[in-house]
Amino acid sequence: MKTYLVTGAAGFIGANYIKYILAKHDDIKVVVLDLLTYAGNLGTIAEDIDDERCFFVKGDICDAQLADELFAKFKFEVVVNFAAESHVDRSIENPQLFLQTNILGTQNLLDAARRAWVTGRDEKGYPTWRKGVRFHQVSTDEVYGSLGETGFFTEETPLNPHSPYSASKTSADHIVCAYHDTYHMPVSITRCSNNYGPYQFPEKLIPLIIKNILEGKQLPVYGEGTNIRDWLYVEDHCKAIDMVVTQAKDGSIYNVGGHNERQNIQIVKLTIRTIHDMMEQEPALRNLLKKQEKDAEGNIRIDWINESLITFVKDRLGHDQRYGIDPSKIKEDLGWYPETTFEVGIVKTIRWNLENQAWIKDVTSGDYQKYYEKMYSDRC
Ligand code: NAD
Ligand code: TDX
Repeated sequence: MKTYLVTGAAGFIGANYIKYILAKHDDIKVVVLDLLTYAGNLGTIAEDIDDERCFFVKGDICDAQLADELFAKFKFEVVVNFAAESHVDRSIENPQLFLQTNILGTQNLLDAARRAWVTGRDEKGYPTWRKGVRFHQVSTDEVYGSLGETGFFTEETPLNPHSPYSASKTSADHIVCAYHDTYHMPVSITRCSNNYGPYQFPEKLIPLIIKNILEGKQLPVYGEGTNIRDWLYVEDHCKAIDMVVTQAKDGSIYNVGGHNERQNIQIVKLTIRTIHDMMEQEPALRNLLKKQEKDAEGNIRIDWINESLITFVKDRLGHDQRYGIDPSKIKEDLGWYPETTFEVGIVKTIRWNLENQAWIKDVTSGDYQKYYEKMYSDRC
């Protein structure tokens, strides 16, 4: 049995990851450490927490004493650090929180792991490490900055972040690498492109668009909608992290992406079309619409679910134009490839959002409305 500390697993990707590894491996125990910020929801992983193979601890990754206590109690072999402030727009409003959580939180976990895992020193003075341990940092393609019309991010692309969020993630990557170079700490890093799938908080593009359509609201597209993101179904990301954690050499860095670049406007149009077509084929889904206008035959109208909902709003400051990942290294070294095509993944994601309105209501019951009004009233 190996015990993993998985931070931030009440959030989108971390939750999908623990569900994935608990189902895939029966020799892994998981301790989730999550502060339950606005982005964390215990309900997402409630069914996984059984206090036998999966435990939950509410706490801050910046808390050194808590981290030491957890290492002492659970004797972790692996740390997978998802916990972060993850939304670029929020980082533009409040950079300091991003630096605190994403940089100092990571450094705090690294130090706790170092205190727990170092067994001695070698003849050159480098620490020696308990066998089989690994600190894995979940990073992002945003550390590389922005691409022009051609080319892709490889692991050799110089780091050149632009937003406070991506600058904080880049700093964390540098710290993780520094611990490897300075202390020979067994670490790995994955840098993934934009994820989509179940349990994504509806401040991010795809779930926000779905939510707004159901509410009959305008669909805010930043700038001209021509920015490009490289979309990856979340379970494919989880599989990649699992492969890197269990198979990759210490000190390795892997880009994760599926050559699935789309302009934002294409994503928004596809989401509109898909929801419209689903509701045409399954009229019962129309009951989810806030707007319950009926046609002459008494059917709830869906003719308004079209591109006229799109509204172009003020652009994000410092908006990166294009992300595109070259995933050759992880494919060649570990045999990873994305199993879910975008055509299949987007339908699964939309259906999940339609069928899990209670979850959406739950996660947006706090400050979401205030956030939405503040963020989007400035843009219109
Ligand atoms: P998320 O915002 O959905 O979840 C973040 C989780 O971290 C939440 O559960 C939150 O409560 C927790 N958290 C925040 N601050 C904390 C703290 N101080 N201590 C403990 N827990 C804390 O994020 P996500 O989209 O699931 O992203 C997870 C990781 O993956 C992040 O590190 C992010 O940078 C990275 N990433 C995300 C994407 C993406 O498309 N979403 C792509 C590439 C990389
Ligand atoms: O309302 C919107 N309108 C819009 O046009 C929102 C929320 C976004 N956008 C645009 C901005 C981006 O070009 O859509 C694109 C995607 O935006 P987000 O969903 O906010 O994601 P992004 O900024 O690309 O960052 C995501 O992928 C990389 C995650 O949030 C990061 O955590 C991850 O590192």
